Amino acid sequence: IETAILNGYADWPRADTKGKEFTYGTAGFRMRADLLDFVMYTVGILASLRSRRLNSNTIGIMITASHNPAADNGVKLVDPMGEMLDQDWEFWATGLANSKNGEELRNGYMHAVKDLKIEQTKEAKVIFARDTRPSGARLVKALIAGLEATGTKYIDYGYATTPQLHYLVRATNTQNQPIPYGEVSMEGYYKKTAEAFKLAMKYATPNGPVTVDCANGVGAPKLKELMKYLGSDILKINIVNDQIENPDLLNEKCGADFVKTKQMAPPDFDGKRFERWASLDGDADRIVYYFHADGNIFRLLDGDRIATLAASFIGDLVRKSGLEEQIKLAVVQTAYANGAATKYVEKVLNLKVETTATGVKHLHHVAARYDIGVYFEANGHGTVLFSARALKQIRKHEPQSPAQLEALDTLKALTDLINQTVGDALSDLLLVEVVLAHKEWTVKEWLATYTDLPNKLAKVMVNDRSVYRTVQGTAERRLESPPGIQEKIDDIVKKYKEGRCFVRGSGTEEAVRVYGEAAEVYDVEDMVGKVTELIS
Ligand code: 16G
Ligand code: ZN
Repeated sequence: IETAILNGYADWPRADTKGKEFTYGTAGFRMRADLLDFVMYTVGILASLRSRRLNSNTIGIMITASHNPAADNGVKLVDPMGEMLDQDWEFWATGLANSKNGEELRNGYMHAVKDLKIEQTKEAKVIFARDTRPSGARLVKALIAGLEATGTKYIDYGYATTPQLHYLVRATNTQNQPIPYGEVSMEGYYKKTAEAFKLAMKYATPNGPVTVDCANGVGAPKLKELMKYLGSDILKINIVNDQIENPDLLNEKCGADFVKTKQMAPPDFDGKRFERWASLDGDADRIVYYFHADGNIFRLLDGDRIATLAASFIGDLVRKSGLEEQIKLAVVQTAYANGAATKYVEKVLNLKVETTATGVKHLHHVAARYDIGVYFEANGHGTVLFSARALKQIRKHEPQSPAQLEALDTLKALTDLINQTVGDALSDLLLVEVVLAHKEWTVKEWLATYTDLPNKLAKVMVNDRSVYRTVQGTAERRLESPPGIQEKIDDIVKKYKEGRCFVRGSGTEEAVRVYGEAAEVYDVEDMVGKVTELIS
């Protein structure tokens, strides 16, 4: 293997990154696609180590740059149960990817084998997939070179959404267990999702159509495929922005990230008042809803809204099933969640709220500690996790009345509908549709549950974001460095009614983000302006 790794380097040499190191961040490796070939080669090697370390369980590799422009690409590893790569292994990922030449790569590999006590004779197994970016085809070749150099067995699933790949990983590794996650195929994903949706809709009144903007990405063909299994009698879905054959259009003035950051609908939006629209991102792991209210006022229903909607509905189902004593629910957010959403969950829904650092892995981890953990980032990434204990309670519970039976049936269906591995825009879309149909709500009633506090997210470009460090255990809401700055922020913020403001270094770009909210719009502007000045 060592020799094969060294020899393979000739075909996939490290690109000149002008001294810049590769980092395995919250979203894996992500950068301009033309710099990624060598990184892909090392990711193949890393995946072999990970699989061998974990008793030949299958490891997933997803090639995508999500909502980034088409010229970028990226790659991330998926652990056996469909979770993100164990954080401790980011060290090895970064180490191998930053090898300066073939010898360094080989030595890095040998070092890992020794340190991690890898048995190289064990089988190594990998599955992978990619989004619609044209560079993906070339990057797959680099990846395969890494897999073949290490004698790794692999299956190429072609195009998939990120959550579909996560599904396939978990299905693969649980296929011989008492309760497999699902059939090991793309068809298995559609069947499981569609069947669960139909069951969840059994007692609901179908609602009007929903229009889905697929960001001209992989979500478009995959949603169309899913629709064949769903049929159109319970839910009518219109698709827009499905032009995957023109890569320049990917995420271009459309998609979940565009809608959330610009706070506006894509230019081709033609929804009538109160008609539901939703946008996916480029790899379909994020979703936001929106509509036009009276006077063509744009209204966004973001991740906070999906979390509150899901938590309220699932909380009701648990109560109506008679499982209130056995099953406890919590909602997990980041500091970017609107204060009004947090208050609504705590005061109206009477549920516990946990706040974590930004990034899916943090939220997922905390949500997994609860019987049922609802987690969403405001940007639309999230899911609902059912613990093994909760699933058992739900399965063995004997309903005492027709009403209990109805609630229990719907709750069971949701445990299959909602992707348990990672936030999944397609299953989240269906979840929202189920809840709205059951509640007989339009977007108007959904929006009316609470009123968002006026808020603003600003970005300050800096030379070194690493000096902005937050205090451990504060979910990034307080700075410990640069020294003295938090006190100054506190002095500014205390002057505003319901003022809240925090500063953190971005994990994805060379910038510092300033988020603020307050009771009045002009106060937010004033407050965020002053804090921004302080750090510029
Ligand atoms: C990454 C995260 C996303 C987070 C964003 C924050 C994953 C898969 N993705 O894209 O969850 O919201 O970073 O970006 O974890 P920031 O650190 O630049 O604010
Ligand atoms: Zn994404």
